[in-house]
Amino acid sequence: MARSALLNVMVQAAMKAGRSLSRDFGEVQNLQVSLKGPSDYVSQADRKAEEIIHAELSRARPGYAFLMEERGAVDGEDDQHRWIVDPLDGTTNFLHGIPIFSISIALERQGQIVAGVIYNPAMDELYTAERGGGAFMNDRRLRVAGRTKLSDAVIGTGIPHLGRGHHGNYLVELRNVMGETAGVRRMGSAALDLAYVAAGRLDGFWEEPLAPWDTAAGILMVREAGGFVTDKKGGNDMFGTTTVVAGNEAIHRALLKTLKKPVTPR
Ligand code: 2AM
Ligand code: CA
Repeated sequence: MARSALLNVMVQAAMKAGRSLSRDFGEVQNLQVSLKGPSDYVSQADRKAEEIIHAELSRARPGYAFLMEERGAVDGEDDQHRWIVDPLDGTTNFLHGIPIFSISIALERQGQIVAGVIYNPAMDELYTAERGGGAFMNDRRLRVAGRTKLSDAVIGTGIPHLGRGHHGNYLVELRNVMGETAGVRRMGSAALDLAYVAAGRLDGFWEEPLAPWDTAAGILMVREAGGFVTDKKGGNDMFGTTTVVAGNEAIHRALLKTLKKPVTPR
């Protein structure tokens, strides 16, 4: 499949960072990481991957701004373009030797996401999307799942980390979703969860709080696969609200409704 020059640049950066993460992941799996410092080791792997992506993207597109998980916001001379990058999404999985983690790269042009790449190096699954050009996994065109009943749907989610998000509210949401769906999955990489919605593996997904680098590429991926993504109120402010709800048209609508319900006694 012929990819655009832009997607090629993004894919090259993601694959190069992916090779670096894979080497470091191998060490984690072989338990060669000292028990004293596994999280230091992982943040080093994370920083190395970010460095590679920053270098590759700046070389190919000098002057574009960045928003990256580790460095934060980096201004560029070009105020029309911004890369939004998570070099390692699913850090906890990575640290535990679970092969569900990803690199997420999105490009924003005048505030609109125009291209996204999500890569899971452990499974060698590469997801790409360009605005108006569809979404792909490796070279296969993606389409969101066709299920329309919540009772048939498998829904992905993320559990707020200790001290982040409101656990009480989340448990109410989870309880309601559990009661109305075929199953709930908690995979640990929000970027991959959104890619899975695009691929029709998950029928829907919700999570908060999420940062722009967790979701930017995934939002485009789902939309280009024919799906819907909004914030929890049904609006388009996923970055501002840090909330994300995704699915095909029917599941997205049903999930939004379920997430608003109070706890129902059993
Ligand atoms: P990370 O692995 O890059 O930290 C897991 O449910 C998802 O939430 C992952 O995508 C994870 O990204 C993200 N996440 C973890 N802590 C977070 C936080 N404090 N704010 C926003 N997102 C977070
Ligand atoms: Ca992340």
